[in-house]
Amino acid sequence: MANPNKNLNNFFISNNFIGSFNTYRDIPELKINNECCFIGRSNVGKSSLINAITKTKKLAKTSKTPGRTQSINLFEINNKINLVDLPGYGFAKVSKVMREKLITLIEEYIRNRCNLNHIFLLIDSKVGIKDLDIDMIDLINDCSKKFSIVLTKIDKVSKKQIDYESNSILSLMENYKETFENIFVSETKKNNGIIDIQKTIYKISH
Ligand SMILES: Nc1nc2c(ncn2[C@@H]2O[C@H](COP(=O)(O)OP(=O)(O)OP(=O)(O)O)[C@@H](O)[C@H]2O)c(=O)[nH]1
Ligand SMILES: [Mg+2]
Repeated sequence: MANPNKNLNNFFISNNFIGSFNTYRDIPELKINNECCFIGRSNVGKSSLINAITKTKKLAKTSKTPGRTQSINLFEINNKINLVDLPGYGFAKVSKVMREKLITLIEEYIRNRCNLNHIFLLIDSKVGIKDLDIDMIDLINDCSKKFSIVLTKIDKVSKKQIDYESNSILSLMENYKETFENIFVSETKKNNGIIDIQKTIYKISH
């Protein structure tokens, strides 16, 4: 039997870097007006997840040091959908001015980007959900945008902790019934959970 995941990987492997932008206003008009973005605390694994989804090791720049991504980075997939890597929030070691600049960049993008169809909000399974994440979920909800949660780095915690975090997030999501869609788990070393996220993006793209 043919491997169905191979087709999914082939879909994502056909990708291109469109550009880096300091504000949503700088993004040029694109032929694809269908977009998904990845947001979350600094170092949660947004850029690594994009590379795992696209099966392209260095498409999005990753780093051990938090604060690597500082602009809006657009990647086009198969002429069907754009994936957007955003800077992280909540990194204490950058200046207050820089932190505020990055939060403004993320907020303005979410509020104003008409092309944006779905938001993946990443939570580090070892850190859990924090106030800044809830502020971000409130913003997404106020904008009536659809979102999913991804619990990242599940290789670092026990199955019991994954279940605990998932259940606690699911009970919080009772407050966001109109906009919350799904919860995923992921780890990018062995690609656990990546197929389910690929399937969701594929569906949004068609
Ligand atoms: N153990 C483990 N480490 C991971 C995983 N995903 C990412 N990392 C590591 O986490 C660190 C941060 O990853 P990035 O993908 O750069 O995180 P980011 O959210 O894009 O960070 P900023 O751009 O700074 O906001 C890197 O050292 C990655 O190798 C994972 O699934 N498991
Ligand atoms: Mg990044």
